This record gives sequence, structure tokens and C-alpha cells, in this order.
Amino acid sequence: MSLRDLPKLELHLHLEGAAPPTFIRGLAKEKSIDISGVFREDGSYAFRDFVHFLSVYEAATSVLKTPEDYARLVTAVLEESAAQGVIYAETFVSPDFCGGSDVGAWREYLLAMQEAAARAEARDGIILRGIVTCIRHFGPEKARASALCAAETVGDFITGFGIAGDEGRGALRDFTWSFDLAREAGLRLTAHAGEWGGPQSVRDALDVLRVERIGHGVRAIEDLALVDRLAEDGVVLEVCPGSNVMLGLYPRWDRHPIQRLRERGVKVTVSTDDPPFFHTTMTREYEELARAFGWGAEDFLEISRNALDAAFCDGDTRDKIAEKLKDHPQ
Ligand code: MCF
Ligand code: ZN
Repeated sequence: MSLRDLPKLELHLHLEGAAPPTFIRGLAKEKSIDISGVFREDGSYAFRDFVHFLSVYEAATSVLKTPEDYARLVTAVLEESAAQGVIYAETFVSPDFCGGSDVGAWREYLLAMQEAAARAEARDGIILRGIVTCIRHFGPEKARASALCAAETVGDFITGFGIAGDEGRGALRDFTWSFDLAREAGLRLTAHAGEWGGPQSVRDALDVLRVERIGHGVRAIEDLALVDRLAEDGVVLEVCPGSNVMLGLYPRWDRHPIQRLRERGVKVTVSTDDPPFFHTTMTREYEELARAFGWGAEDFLEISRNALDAAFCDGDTRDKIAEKLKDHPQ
């Protein structure tokens, strides 16, 4: 069995964070924008730690200026995802970067992204959905503007709302207005928590923001009562092991808690987060998990089923993906 060929679902992927460095460098050159500090000499993204990563992410994103740029980005990202066996992906998109939270501009960016995604689906069969994401360190006011953009554009493509960014800044309760609005508009909810914040941040995401999935959530392992709650309530974690190892949350793959969470009954899924930043791909995540924990075809199928059950898509799309999973010989 080739791990690359296994059909995969990815629920946690930041759109700009998936941009190949060559793509960002190319756009910077076209537009004569100097972002040299963003790259190492070998051409990869340069960052020292989590907070520096966030600022490098924003500097790289600064070259993406038009809906057409985002269409090209979606095309590049989905081409790579499809080459890694991904059949369904959800990507975080932010009105802060796409038109500065103006609803009219946001619609234009969205249209361009959706058209590019439709072309990729026609060509490679890969299906993409978008999760509008507010950025925690940009503050609650910007988050409200993002939630309004999300509520205005909920539909076939935009199906979820979430929060990412610096967990060290602000409190989740400052974002309840935005999450309540998004929920009322019919969006499905997820929040980054339990990455740089401890178990209490996961409890807050569940109790205060009332989300159904958790981005990362791995530090729940530090509180077994919380782990049992996640298992009992069927809360799905969007786990990104390579990202956690690269950002220094865990020193090595075999020290990552994904297997312990799973053994205690938590539904986990696997994603890349920001693949070129973390020198990873979905295939590499699978290879490292196979190496660290001995995972094989049955384990990966369980991961895909968890992702399918938790996907923010409609029933017809879910059935279509289920067929593709069934068709593949394990
Ligand atoms: O999951 C990783 C690390 N933890 C938190 N936030 C982010 C991660 N990758 C990107 N982000 C944030 C970052 O602030 O998401 C935003 C970035 O600006 C983009 S969402 C379209
Ligand atoms: Zn993330």
C-alpha cells in the first residue's frame, strides 16, 4: 500500500499557509514587493517560534492583493493537495486578508476562490469548502466584521466559522458575539484551542464559544477528565502533528499525544495546518504516524471516517466522498 495513494480528508488547512514559497516569491517579484525577510537562504519560510511564525505568515500574505491572486493560490494549493491523495479539504479563509472585511470586496474574493475550486474539482475530483476564520490577535471588533462577512456568504462553499491566531492574546469570551452570529446564520463552528493554551482553553472553546470541533486540542491530554469528556461527547479534534512538532510543542513525533488521545476514545483527524511552513504534506503526516505509532491502512481509514463524519459539508457531498473512500482498495 502506498500512503500517497490513500484517499485523504483534510479539515485543518490555512489557505495562505499552504502557499508554496515559490508561489509567494513569484508574486512578490511580479509586484516588486520586498519580502526578503520571509525566506531562508534555501528558499523555505523562515521563522524562529510561534509568534514569529504568525508575523512571517502575515508578511507572506501581504503579496496577495486581488481576487485573481487568491484564485491562483487556490489552484496551486489544490493541485498539490490532490497530488497527495486528498479528496476533500476544508480551508480557513479570512476576510481580514481578502478585502479588509468589506462585504462587497469579500464577495469578489470568494467568487474567484470558488471558481478556482470548481475548476480543480472538475480536473482532479478534489472538493473544497471554506471556513471563515477570525484572527484572535486582531481583536474582537475585526472578528465581528469577519462574522458578518461569513453570515452574508454562508452557502455551498462557505460552511463554517472559526478562530485562529495567537492563543496567548485576549479571551475566548470576547468572541462570543461573533460565534453566536455565525451559529444563527447556519455556519458550523470550530476554534483553535489547546495548542498554546492548556486544557482550560479547550473547555472554553466548548462551553463559551460552543464549537463542535477543536483545531489542535492536543493539550487536552494534560487533563484526563477533559479527554473523557471529548470522547463521550464525540468532539472531533483537527490534529496537526507535524505542525506541533515543528513549532516545538512536542520534541519528537513519537512523543505526540495523538495516539494516547485515540486510545482513550477521542475522535481524531489528521491535517497539515500550513504545510510548506512546516515542511510537510498529508503523505508525510501519514508516513511519520506509521513510523511513530505503527499505523496502517485500518488506522488511516478510521481517521478518514472521523473526518467525513465531522466535515462541514452537506449530505450529498458526504455521500459522494463516502463512495470514493469505499471504492479504494485498502
Ligand atoms: O494553526 C497554526 C498555529 N496556531 C494558530 N494559528 C494559525 C496557524 N496557522 C495559521 N494561523 C493563523 C494565523 O494567525 O491563522 C491565520 C494566520 O494569520 C490565517 S486564517 C486564514
Ligand atoms: Zn491552524
